Amino acid sequence: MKKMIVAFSAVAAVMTAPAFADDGMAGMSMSGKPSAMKAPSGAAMTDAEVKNVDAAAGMVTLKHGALENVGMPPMTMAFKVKDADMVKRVHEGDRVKVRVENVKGTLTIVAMERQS
Ligand SMILES: [Cu+2]
Repeated sequence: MKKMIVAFSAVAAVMTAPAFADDGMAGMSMSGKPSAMKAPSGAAMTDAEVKNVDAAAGMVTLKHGALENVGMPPMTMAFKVKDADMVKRVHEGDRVKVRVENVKGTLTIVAMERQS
């Protein structure tokens, strides 16, 4: 009886291995550090220019292009940043790509990458 259980376990392991591999790949692309600045895959980034950085308030003023996911036309406005660290990585005049999302009713920069 014990041999049977071992045999079944081995078969189960072989059969589920490919599924685990797929899940592992998907999990990797979605995870990463909470403070990662990369947007989730598929999230469109919008070109913007940094007009002002208020590190104390965690706000960045951007002259941004159209933000289709939140239905906003191009304009200059201040945004809250998701992570306080994000304000330290950009400076007035920087060209960036941003992902803005409505986080609990507040338009928030959830990803910001400097353009070189
Ligand atoms: Cu705007």
